[in-house]
Amino acid sequence: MHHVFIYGTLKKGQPNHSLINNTTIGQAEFLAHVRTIERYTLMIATKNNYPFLLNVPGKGKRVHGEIYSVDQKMLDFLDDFEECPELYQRTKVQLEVQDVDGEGENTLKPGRIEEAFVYSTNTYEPEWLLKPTYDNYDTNGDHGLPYHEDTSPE
Ligand code: PCA
Repeated sequence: MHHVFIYGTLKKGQPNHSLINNTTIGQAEFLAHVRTIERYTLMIATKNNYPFLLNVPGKGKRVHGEIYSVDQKMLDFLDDFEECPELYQRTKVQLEVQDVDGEGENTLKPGRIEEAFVYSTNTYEPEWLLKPTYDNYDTNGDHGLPYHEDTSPE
């Protein structure tokens, strides 16, 4: 099994979360709410308003999200879904466990440091660095940039 940090549209309550719970794709188990140890630039870009985590040294915020344990099938699916490595790259991130929500039986305890995969990107446009940054992504936040998939042909 693999640990994956989810900070964007795959989180609970966000538009792609049902994919994580789709057992015809693969297995995924929620482990805990977490936040990154380091600061990252979490911003919204592209015409589809995708959230991106950028590693810009010395900038950004400690980003909140969820850690899941996923099987190889789900990881392969997520690589495909996130257009990895063209759009996002799967890298590793250090996380601090916040709370486990009483769900699942797992060994993660608040305060523990965990490492997980994350879909971040290092192939961004310079002007992305001028955009607002967030510590907790919500498609319906007051930024007014809801996530949407392409609806019209290119
Ligand atoms: N999906 C992944 C990366 C960004 C996105 O929208 C996630 O939720 O973590």
